Amino acid sequence: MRLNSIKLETFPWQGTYFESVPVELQPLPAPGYRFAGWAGVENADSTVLTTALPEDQEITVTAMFEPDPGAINAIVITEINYHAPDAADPGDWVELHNGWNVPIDLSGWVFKDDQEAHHFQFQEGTVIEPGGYLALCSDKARFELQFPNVNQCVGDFPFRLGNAGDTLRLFDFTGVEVDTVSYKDSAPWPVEPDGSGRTLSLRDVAGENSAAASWTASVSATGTPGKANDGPPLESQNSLRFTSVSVAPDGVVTLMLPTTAGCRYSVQKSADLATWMDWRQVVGSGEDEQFKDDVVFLHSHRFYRAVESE
Ligand SMILES: [Ca+2]
Ligand SMILES: [Ca+2]
Repeated sequence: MRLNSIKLETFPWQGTYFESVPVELQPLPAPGYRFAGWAGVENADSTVLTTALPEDQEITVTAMFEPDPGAINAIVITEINYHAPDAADPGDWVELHNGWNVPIDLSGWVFKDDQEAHHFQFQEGTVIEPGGYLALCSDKARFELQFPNVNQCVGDFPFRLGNAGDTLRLFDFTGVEVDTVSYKDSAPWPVEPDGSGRTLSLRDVAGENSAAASWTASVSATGTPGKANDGPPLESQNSLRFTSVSVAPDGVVTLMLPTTAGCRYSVQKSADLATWMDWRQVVGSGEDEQFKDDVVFLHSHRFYRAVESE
């Protein structure tokens, strides 16, 4: 919540205001939420609420927020440099990507590895533009020596990323976990980033970055901080894949699967990528088949896969 020009972050908050000067309240939704209206005031149509403070009278105004399905996974970890060779070491770094169509303000967000004490807070005014990338460095000076043309970088985070594996966690300013990746230096994770200079690179920025199969080694010898990854995509031209996955405001998920006439398909779903449940079976018509699933809850995961059966 913003009160006049002040961003309120600790509550309760107290201040002295004049009854003749209206105050201005602006809701600041946490990532993953959107503003849903004011309660307790009349004629509050606009997002920014200007209200007078009546003398000797208490007023209660409530800002209401609702989950915003379109905002899920707005910021994702897309690249990790956890073990560069000593001869050319820019320090451990992590790349973040804004997959959303509005700038995302990371002020007050926190980055941690698997240890609570390992903690880095983003400075006020750290913003990633729509489609943009940000390199988060453990040693910005060394990073800039190796990558003088990458100006979207911040640091230093005061810890190192494990050379055998680690868990990277990103939290928004309210403390909600926004993204997490637990990588390893052994299969099924790509092993090349362990000491060669190549980085762990997410194949598809819209892919599920908690799964090892979504990652590859960078083609570039030192990775691609601040720009799109260069690793090969997971699927070949001919493989089976959903051409669209969308979440409606009411939470209904719609998947589109191109089919070949006469082929049998099984669509399965999972909450953890470990156990898969058979969900739908269809015989292909040669056209796109549409599948609908019920409400998705915010900050929960659900995975779908399609399998061609005999
Ligand atoms: Ca390391
Ligand atoms: Ca990159």
